[in-house]
Amino acid sequence: MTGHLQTRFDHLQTRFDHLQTRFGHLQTRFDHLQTRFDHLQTRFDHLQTHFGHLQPRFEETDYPKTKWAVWFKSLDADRDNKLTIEDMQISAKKFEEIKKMLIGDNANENTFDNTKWWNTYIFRKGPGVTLSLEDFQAGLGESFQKDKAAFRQEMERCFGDIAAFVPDNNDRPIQEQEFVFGLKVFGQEDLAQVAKAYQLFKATKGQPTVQHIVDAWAQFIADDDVTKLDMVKEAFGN
Ligand SMILES: [Ca+2]
Repeated sequence: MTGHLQTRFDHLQTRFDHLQTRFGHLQTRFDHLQTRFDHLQTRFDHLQTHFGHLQPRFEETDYPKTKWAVWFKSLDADRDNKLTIEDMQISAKKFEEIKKMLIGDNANENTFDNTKWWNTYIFRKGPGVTLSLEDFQAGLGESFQKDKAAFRQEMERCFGDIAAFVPDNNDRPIQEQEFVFGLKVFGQEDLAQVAKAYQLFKATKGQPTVQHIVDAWAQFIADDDVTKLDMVKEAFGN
């Protein structure tokens, strides 16, 4: 009986040794796989970093920048791709002509200071300092990113100041001819585009008012929501 148990014990001992050997072998393979896995993880991290560098970064200002380029074009009266004192002077002359056509002798002489307006809202590198498109976009982008709400308010003042020469209140509905003159003041003279804008305003707001035009321009310059209908961009941005 004892001999039989001894034999079984020896047998189990042999199996145990065998399993231990296999276990050791599996452990080695496992360590090997672990090493390979760590290696792949390192490569993956490396590729991810590399890919991240290659991928074009979406900038918060990408959408407004395209709109600021449209504004730049409308301000660049002599079409030399720079905003200079000459553009400011051309716009002052144009403004006086339009004011006469629009309101005749009722114009209040002190309602709009063209030079002050350009120095406040346009020449962001300093009064009268020439701007390239990139300078112009960078200056607006800086204010925009610093405080979006403050930038929106600034643009409401910017376009509100231009509209201040209109003698009646800003909520008075205006006719198409006035609208055409009004948009000229904002630098838009392409009659087909202005007609398109008028139709858009009418379809969206009913008979447009000066306040609608001011609000639409403030939205155009200060709003980065691509999903929102932007009438100025629809009419002039393409
Ligand atoms: Ca120019």
